[in-house]
Amino acid sequence: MDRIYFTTPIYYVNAQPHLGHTYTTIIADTLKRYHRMRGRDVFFLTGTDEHGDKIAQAAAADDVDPKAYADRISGLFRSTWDTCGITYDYFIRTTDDYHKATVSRILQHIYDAGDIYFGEYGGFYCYGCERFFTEKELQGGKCPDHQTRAAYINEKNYFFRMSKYQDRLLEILNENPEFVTPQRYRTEVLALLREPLEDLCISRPRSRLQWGIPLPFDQDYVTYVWFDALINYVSALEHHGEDTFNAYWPRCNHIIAKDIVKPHAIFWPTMLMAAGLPLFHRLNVHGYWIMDKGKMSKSLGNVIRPLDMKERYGMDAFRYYLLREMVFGQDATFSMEAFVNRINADLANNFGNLVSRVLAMQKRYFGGVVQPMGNGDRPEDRELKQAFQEAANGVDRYMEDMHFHRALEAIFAALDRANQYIVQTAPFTLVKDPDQKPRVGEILHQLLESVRITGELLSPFLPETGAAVRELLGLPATDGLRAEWGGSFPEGHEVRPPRILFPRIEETEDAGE
Ligand code: ME8
Repeated sequence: MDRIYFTTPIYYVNAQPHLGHTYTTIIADTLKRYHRMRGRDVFFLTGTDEHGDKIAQAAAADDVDPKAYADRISGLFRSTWDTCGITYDYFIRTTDDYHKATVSRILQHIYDAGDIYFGEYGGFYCYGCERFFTEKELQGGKCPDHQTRAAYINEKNYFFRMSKYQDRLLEILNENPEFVTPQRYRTEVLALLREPLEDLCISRPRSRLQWGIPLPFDQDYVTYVWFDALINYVSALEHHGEDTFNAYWPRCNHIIAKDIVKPHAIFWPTMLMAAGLPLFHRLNVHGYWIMDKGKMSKSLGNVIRPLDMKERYGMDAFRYYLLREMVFGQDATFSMEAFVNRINADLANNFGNLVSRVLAMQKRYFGGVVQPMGNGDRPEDRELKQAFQEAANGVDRYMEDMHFHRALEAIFAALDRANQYIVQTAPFTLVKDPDQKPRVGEILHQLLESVRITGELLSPFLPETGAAVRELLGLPATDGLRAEWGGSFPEGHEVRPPRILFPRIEETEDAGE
């Protein structure tokens, strides 16, 4: 069976789940549901990153010990994903014992192989990113992401011979143009590799930082957060047994935003090479959500919380906006006004209205009982069928490249066609002529089929809607996709009366305030 492994970043526990985390996690969830519907065996990993300076500082500010603090925020991430219906297979915490054991084992392996050495280094460090920056990367001495001044740190530490693997990494990027995707991020990585790579400082003296995994070969030091964090992708699978690791690891698709490209595209593959492990399959990088009032960050206080959005508008509306609005790889602006317009136009007016109208006519004209479909050879019938076949093909094509917005566009193009079909065939007029009643039955059957396929195609993106459509159509829940046209309703099958799937949103207030 085809296997595939999706990972999100493991999120730092110094912040509560916000829009950015939710976006990446929703993408992974959509991919899991989509591939599972296509009969593939998917493993989806998420979790929390719990060691390091900033967690220790956040815990101190809260006056609790770091583990208690991490337990609380990690629990919050997990319960948020549970409430949002995210179908992760495993939730990893870097404070889990098996993870710490894997990190130690890999460190020891690399140390024994001679790729970790002791030395002294001074450089500019951003605590927000938990990494050193070259002077070129800084903007006026500040971290370009956090806009905070990088601190100069000089101390004795352990270093990973990352430079040794630079040429091999470059070869891999050249041999495999999709190793980092979309292209713009591959180009960014290639630009970083044009300069000689420095070796990576992988430790912190315990005298300065207690909250980390001790180095197996020197207990006076703890390992550096990225060395600890990146290994989660391997330790989580290993924790499920060697077979699980061997089955999924070669099919590993990492999903991250552009903020952590360097650790994932440079530190991580070179670490894997040094550890003697195969490389991941692909690094998929998305852009940043920007609030319409500026960059989204908790320090700016304009944070969109997933649970608030779910509570107010429903999870599917939130998912739809995020997946439809952002072009994978590019930045997107989050605006409540655009959110309201998008939901009202696409979900309430276009899709919701179609479902209501079709079910209402089915009820009024035939007591809800589905009529024969006819042979479907009229041009308008053929066009309708073709529109949904194109939508199904479009979804498959666009999902290959994570073009979620295009996949949704393809589905909505077919819905536009269905709405035109109602206008064109005018069943509400035809029904007045008793001789035309069988034709009205055929038209409605084809519209019900349109609604069914839409529900199925939408269900990885909007799982609650997919389930609601099946329920309205009186069809049992299913895991697989049936995109073929016709043969879905047995003779005498009865569909339910309409109900509103997506209420129109009348307000335009800013949910971020
Ligand atoms: O970097 N737009 O954790 P983190 C889109 N622990 N996505 C965003 C976003 C935004 N404005 N803000 C955050 C870490 N994200 C490390 C990762 S992995 C081995 C260790 C999402 O809590 C996006 O996925 O800062 C980004 O890469 C991630 O949150 C950073 O999460």
